[in-house]
Amino acid sequence: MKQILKKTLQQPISIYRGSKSKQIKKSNKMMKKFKYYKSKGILPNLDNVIDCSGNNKHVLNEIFIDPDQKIPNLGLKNINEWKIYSLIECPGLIVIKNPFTSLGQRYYIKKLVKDYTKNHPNNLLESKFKQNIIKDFWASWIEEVDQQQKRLIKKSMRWTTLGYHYDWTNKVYNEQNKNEFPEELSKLISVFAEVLNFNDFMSEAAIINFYHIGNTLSAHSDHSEICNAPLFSISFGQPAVFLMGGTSKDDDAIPILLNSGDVLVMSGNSRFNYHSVPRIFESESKPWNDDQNINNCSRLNSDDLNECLCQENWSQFDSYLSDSRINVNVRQYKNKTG
Ligand SMILES: O=C(O)CCC(=O)C(=O)O
Repeated sequence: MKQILKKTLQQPISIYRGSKSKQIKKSNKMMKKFKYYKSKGILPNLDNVIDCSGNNKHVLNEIFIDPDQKIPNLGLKNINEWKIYSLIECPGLIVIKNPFTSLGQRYYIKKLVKDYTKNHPNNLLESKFKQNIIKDFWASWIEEVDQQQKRLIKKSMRWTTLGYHYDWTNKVYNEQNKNEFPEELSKLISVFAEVLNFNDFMSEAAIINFYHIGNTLSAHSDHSEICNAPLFSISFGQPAVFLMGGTSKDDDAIPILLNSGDVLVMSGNSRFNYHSVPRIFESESKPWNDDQNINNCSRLNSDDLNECLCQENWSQFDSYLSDSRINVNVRQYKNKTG
């Protein structure tokens, strides 16, 4: 784990989504851990970070699923290769270890950073960038020749929303501000939901977070949804330390390593718990560049797949991912009616 840690000089930039208290209370264990893992002076010791692999069996429960069940060909590995764990100390928190094929990772990375940033609400709306950047972040970033400006465009894009668009000021969703939820993302989430027996889950709202080395996400809980359906969170690109806390910021937090392709599910008692992302690392591992075979991809769009397979084209995504992490966080907003 130590090898993946490279010292970075960038100033951490944090997105904060809660009401900010000016002083850290002595009892705020979550904040103390956040500051520890975020620290850029002394590099944090990662020995206690749970990487949901064989090394951490004492804190994990393996969840066994039917290895013969059929899942659609959406860029996912055969189900008998999946590893699923729940955390003993945090009931309801589940991690599916990278269930994606390499090409599957590429496919969803392209969707998230290129396709879903087009014409969707994002934080560039309020930034100083030109109108065309707001409408098409990816094209603007690719086409920019001035390297300083290019870096600025990339770093400035921190989130976009899908389906019901979150109103950050009033912390609500509303019926007047929504787009159709992307069908292929919804189908993908339904596979995870059904494998875990959350058969009624409906993808209605998503936040895509774009992190660059030095960025963090402060402790918050997601409680604007008016139902208690689970939350599905998929990470791609550079790895992160994710802190899973309790129902109060005074509760201690569990540090978890999320690698590219990992799916974290907050369900049951963990659904409304505090959580945060104190650190993104640079790793040499690039699972999205492993063997690019088209197995298990027949239900994905072939033009999009070809775009991911064209090395010249893909090199731009590689360049984007060199110091970035993408996380898509999918929620159900309300209970089914009628
Ligand atoms: O980036 C992550 O892993 C978590 C994102 C998150 O908590 C959120 O969008 O509310």
